[in-house]
Amino acid sequence: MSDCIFCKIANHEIESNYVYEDDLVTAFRDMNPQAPTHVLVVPKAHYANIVDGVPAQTLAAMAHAVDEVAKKEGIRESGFRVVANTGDDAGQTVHHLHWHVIGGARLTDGMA
Ligand code: DGP
Repeated sequence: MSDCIFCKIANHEIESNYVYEDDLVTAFRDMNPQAPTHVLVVPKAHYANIVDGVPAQTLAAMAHAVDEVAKKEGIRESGFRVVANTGDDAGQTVHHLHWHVIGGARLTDGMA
């Protein structure tokens, strides 16, 4: 989508602080981090959210990206949270599917 900020970041039309990338997925640091690690995993193709007909291959690539981010950030063993805010009641503000990967500290309720 031409006016979608995460489409632009995921496809390098706007550069960001990238942590991981493959053919289907990009991961970059959230501009408003809630913890020492706060990375957003997004598909390069545009889907509004997790119930927008996302192909299984893309979901698998996102799960793989989460693992890669956790390894790179050194939080794979200590634990982390993955959050997919979906729709208005969840407070989704960017309507391009993204998973928050949050960790690096003891997490409290309500993050992301
Ligand atoms: P939410 O839609 O509420 O699940 O969260 C969207 C997140 O995206 C929020 O934590 C802030 C982050 N964000 C929004 N715009 C940008 C941006 O342009 N760059 C980066 N790095 N993060 C962004």
